[in-house]
Amino acid sequence: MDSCLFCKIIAGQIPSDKVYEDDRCYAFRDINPQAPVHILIVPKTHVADVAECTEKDSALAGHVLKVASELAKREGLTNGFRLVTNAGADACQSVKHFHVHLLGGRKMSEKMD
Ligand code: DGP
Repeated sequence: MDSCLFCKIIAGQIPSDKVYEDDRCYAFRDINPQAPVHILIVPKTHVADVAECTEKDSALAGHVLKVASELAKREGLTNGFRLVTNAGADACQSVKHFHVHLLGGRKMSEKMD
């Protein structure tokens, strides 16, 4: 999608600190990290958010989670990590391209918000 920030990052039109890429997804460090490790895992196919995922996207969504888990290992997050995906206004989703945040490297708050 031409106007989508993450589509532009995936296409290399906007620079990013890439940590992983395959044929289906792209992962890079968040510009505004909320934890020592804060990586965004983004499917290359544009889907607005997880609520927009349909049955045909389920394998892709599963792949995104698998990559997130592999990256947690690669980043040395042996003590645990958190995966977050925001969907819509109440979740304060700011980029309307489905993505999963991988957060780790510190003790997370028990409060999820
Ligand atoms: P969300 O609120 O779930 O839509 O998260 C979007 C995240 O994207 C937010 O944590 C900040 C990050 N972000 C926004 N613009 C850029 C950018 O240009 N580069 C990078 N690396 N991250 C960005």
